[in-house]
Amino acid sequence: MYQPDIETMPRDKLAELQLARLKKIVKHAYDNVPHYKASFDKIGVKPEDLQTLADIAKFPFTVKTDLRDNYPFKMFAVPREKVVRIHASSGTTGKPTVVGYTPADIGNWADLMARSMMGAGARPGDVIHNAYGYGLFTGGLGAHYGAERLGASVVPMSGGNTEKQIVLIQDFGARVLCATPSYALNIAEVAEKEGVDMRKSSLKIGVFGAEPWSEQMRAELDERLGIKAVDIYGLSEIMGPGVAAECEERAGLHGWEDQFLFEIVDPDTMHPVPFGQAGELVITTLTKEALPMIRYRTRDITKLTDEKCACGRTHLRILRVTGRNDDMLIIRGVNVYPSQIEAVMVGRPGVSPHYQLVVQREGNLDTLTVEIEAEPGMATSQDAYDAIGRDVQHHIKSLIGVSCRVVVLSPGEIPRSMGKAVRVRDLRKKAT
Ligand code: DLL
Repeated sequence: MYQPDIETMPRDKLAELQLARLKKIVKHAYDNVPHYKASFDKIGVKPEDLQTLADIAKFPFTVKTDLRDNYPFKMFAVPREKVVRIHASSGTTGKPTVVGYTPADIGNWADLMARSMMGAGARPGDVIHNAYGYGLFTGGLGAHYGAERLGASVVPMSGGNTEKQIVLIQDFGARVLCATPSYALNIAEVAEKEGVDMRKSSLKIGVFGAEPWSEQMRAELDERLGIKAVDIYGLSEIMGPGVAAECEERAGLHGWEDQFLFEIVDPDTMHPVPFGQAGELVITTLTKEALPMIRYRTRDITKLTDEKCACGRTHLRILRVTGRNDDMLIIRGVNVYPSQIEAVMVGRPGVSPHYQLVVQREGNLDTLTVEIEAEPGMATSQDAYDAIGRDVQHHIKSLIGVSCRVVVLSPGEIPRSMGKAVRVRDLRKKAT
């Protein structure tokens, strides 16, 4: 294990460490970021009001628009000159969200990514092929620094140029692939088309994240790439990849509690809920110098568990993030997450794992069309396509409870992603 003393720290010791760090970070935020001073003062709470971990519930939440309103650098708690790295995420509307790191922040991030990769099974000396996008997105450089910190040889490939990725994975003997799950699938597919059997390659581990994916997609990736696919979670506002990561047990993502405080809140009441109950994940950073985040609302829906993990790590586990508050489609009263549709569809006979959901409004009703792709090599008659469509439609209705139209397209017709996949085309927004 990379940091065994921290990773297996008894939970009471971990809580002591968290409280000491939390007291400091709340004060750091209040003293150095006008936004926090204003938001704490508004509800009459002071850093000294934090005496126990549960006291965090007295403090206000931070949301994405707070970062936008303080664009670009006004959420920084240190002078801009002390910031050695800036990342940003574009989002769909308005100004990008800008995040910054001091040298210590970058060091902690590299440690956590190295710890996460080691937990996934990577080892010093491995060749790590990094297909996360480099640039303002935190995936590329986050995985890169972690792989170097681990003592691996990192191949800074970034996304795209899939044929070349396949050649280099084989020629350089990569043991670990870092990518979004949708891009990993794209790599598998292009390799198959070229007659390359990735299951015979050196690749053994996939460190996949940055978007929701299902257990069914994991089984598909394991099988087609001949690897063990492991989930990794993170978000730029909190750090980037490596906020939480699965170990080889693949039974939920260890949230690194020496660096972050995790809460789940009921999205309606905004009150914290106990372990085991689903809700929105809220994270407070415990050590970030440049951009301390107090109770950041991730919008990600999940559950936490502090049950012992077979690996021996004591840090809590975040169950697979199945979707976001804002990803959720409500189709005639039924809540639907894209990853639920994925779980139904992936692995069905004749269906490839690529899909898109199209939402439209007809009159006052929202309608859902699921575009799927036939598997290459199967019969292409209209009858065969119709039969696949009916089968998928039936399973979506019976397992998720939503009626939809299913359109079966020919192999290759659904656009492939180089990074995060676009799963939903919401045509309602254009109409208004
Ligand atoms: O996606 C950081 C990252 C890079 C994570 C590489 C893992 C690997 P953002 O672009 O800020 O940062 O997007 C963060 O992506 O709030 C989730 O909604 C989603 N997300 C990230 N990882 C997972 C995952 C990066 N493993 C947003 N499962 C988050 C489900 C994920 N959703």
